[in-house]
Amino acid sequence: MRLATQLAAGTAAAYLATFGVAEAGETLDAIKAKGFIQCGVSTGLAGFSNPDDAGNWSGLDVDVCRAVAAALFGDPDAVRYTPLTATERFTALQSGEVDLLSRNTTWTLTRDTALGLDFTGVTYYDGQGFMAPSALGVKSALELDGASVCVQPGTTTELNLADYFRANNMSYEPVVIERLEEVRTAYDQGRCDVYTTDQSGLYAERTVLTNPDDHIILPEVISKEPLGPAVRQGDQAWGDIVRWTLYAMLEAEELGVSSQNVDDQKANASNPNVRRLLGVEGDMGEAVGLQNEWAYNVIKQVGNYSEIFEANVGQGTPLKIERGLNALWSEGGLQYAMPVR
Ligand SMILES: N[C@@H](CCC(=O)N[C@@H](CS)C(=O)NCC(=O)O)C(=O)O
Repeated sequence: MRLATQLAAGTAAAYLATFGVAEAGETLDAIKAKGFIQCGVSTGLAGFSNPDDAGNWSGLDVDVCRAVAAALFGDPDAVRYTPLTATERFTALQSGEVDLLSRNTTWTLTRDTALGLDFTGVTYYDGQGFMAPSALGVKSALELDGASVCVQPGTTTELNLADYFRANNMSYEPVVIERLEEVRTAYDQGRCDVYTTDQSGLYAERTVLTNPDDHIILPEVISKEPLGPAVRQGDQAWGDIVRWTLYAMLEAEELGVSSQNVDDQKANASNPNVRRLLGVEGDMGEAVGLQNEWAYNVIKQVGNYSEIFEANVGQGTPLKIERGLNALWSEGGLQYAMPVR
């Protein structure tokens, strides 16, 4: 057996020995019995999952947790949050400490297989970039030979960073810090030349630096980072609920159904796709193990994809992120809902 295969097999065996495989329906039954979803989020990333001073969480990843709770319980507040660093997140999901990991996590082959997880969709198509103080005078990542680079461990970021510098015959000095606040402070105080993470993370982190306007994001995007929620492998019934909740939010955007007009659409729409989505016709909810008003509740209580994108990371927020790859497929992006039928 080749070494890489042995390592992967070893990881999978260790995982199985420690945690076992989720039994069909086990997680869903447990969630229903306790009446809330335990959602794993970040320790605090603006726009994605961030607590306010009173401990109320908000963000795009938080809205995914809330939407699933709306689909399952008709109550977006039936969620409890567990803040997790990058290194803590997979064990927390594997061990059952959380039911759902909704935390800017990249869908990769090894996470989907050897780590025993299942990704349920892509809530945000991202890519890794670099932020630098304008004063450094750097215009391209290819000028970073010899730079010190702040990075968090246990991330794809750390791996892509090594690949990128090696592929371009450049050297760097990694400044590896686990806690987000500490890595931000290190960069803010000039203890590293540049900061690398997903571009969404750079936009988020820039908003909380001492002088956000003094920092630029370099043009290179060095990786693909499809971010999305994950469940334990084997939890198909639960995974289906998360997956179809995401599609329902996208389908609603595609059909022009929003939290603002959903009641009117439910009462008056003649479009069969809208009627099926909102449970006026057919039994889509039952098929996915939910009530027929599941998608109506998601849209009414949380919103369609465009609404949650704009409210958390869009032009009206400090992050000011454009839809880009996250526009609908019909508008030049990659977001596409599988048909609800
Ligand atoms: N998408 C990458 C990076 C995810 C990641 O953890 N990024 C950092 C920097 S933006 C983060 O979110 N930290 C938040 C925290 O540790 O609470 C991955 O899945 O490995």
